[in-house]
Amino acid sequence: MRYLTAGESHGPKLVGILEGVPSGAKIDKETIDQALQERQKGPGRGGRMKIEKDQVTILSGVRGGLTTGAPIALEIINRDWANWEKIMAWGDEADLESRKVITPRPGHADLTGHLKYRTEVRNVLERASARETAMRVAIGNIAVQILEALGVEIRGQVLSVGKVRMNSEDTPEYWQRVQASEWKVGDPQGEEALYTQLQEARSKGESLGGVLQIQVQNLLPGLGSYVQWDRKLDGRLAQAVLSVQAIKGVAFGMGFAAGQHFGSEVHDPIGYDSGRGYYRYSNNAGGIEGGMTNGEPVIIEAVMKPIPTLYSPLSTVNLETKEVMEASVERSDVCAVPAALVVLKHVAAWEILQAILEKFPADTWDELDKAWQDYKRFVSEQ
Ligand code: EPS
Repeated sequence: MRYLTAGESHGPKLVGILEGVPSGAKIDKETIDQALQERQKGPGRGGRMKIEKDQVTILSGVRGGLTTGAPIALEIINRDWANWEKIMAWGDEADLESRKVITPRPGHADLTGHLKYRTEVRNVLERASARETAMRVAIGNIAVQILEALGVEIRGQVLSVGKVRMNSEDTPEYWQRVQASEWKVGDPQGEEALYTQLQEARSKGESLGGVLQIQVQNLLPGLGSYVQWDRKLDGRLAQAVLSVQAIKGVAFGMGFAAGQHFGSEVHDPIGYDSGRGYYRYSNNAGGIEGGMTNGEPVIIEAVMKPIPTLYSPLSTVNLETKEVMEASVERSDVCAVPAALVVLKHVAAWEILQAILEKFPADTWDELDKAWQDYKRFVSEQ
């Protein structure tokens, strides 16, 4: 499978084309729209999210609720386009002056994009913007729906925002609270502290990042491969996660803490139960060994930096006069960590489904489902 996205943050729409999805898979537009709406939420979001009401239009590749095997084309309208029509117009009528950016923001793609493409900063930030992640959620949700039909579940939680860290517990009650929470956390005390911290950041013209965790459950062993560097599943997941705007680091399972322990404290002892087959007593590996799933949940952690647009801006250089001055202030979010969690879940789903289709190449849903169920039986009977 592969996909491409196109579209500017304030252009008319975002578009996506994906191909390689087997035919006969059930796709529900409402489910995609729910994920898009989930991505728009979060207490730290700014004015733009009051304008947008993201919904997907499926243009091809799905008929009567089932994929046809043909490329799937999707679009999402930018409602804010109505306010930018003249500025973002593709032709001679475009107003290139009124929203020109000449003071690039530190931390954004502004300056380097301007140098690399020899283009106005507005053209850089329009495409570098995290608005593009709306389309990646729509595309990834097609993978989520197919994975769910195979019994694979993906969930996620926010572990910390700024200096506030959650007391995370692995209980059904905790996960229920995560689902209901605007911050995607299950720790009520921590959540209260997040609101206080957000208010402080907002009043100081600051922004906030955080640490997020994704869990992929009910996987079978052997997705990905150790035989070649570019087939390792952890490598592919890491690329997908790091490609999301503002993500600066990724780790699996115990992550960086593994470097501080003896081997016996890190590696997961192997157990066996007839009926269940092989399993692990712990999951410090985060479900991946040798670039392959080992059958335990895949646990991915990622860190998101604070958003680069600051209402109390850092210093920069005016591109025309070379004077040192304050960076430009674009309308922005103070914190988009809960939104990023939705995005990470969807980009991870795409990589997992890709790995499943490499192990079980299939043109149709029935072939895929049969191969998956046969292998599941084989593994449990060992
Ligand atoms: C973004 C800036 C803001 C965010 C945007 C990402 O948009 P605007 O410049 O229109 O206020 O709201 O995120 C989205 C539009 C979105 O859909 O997530 C940026 O510079 O990256």
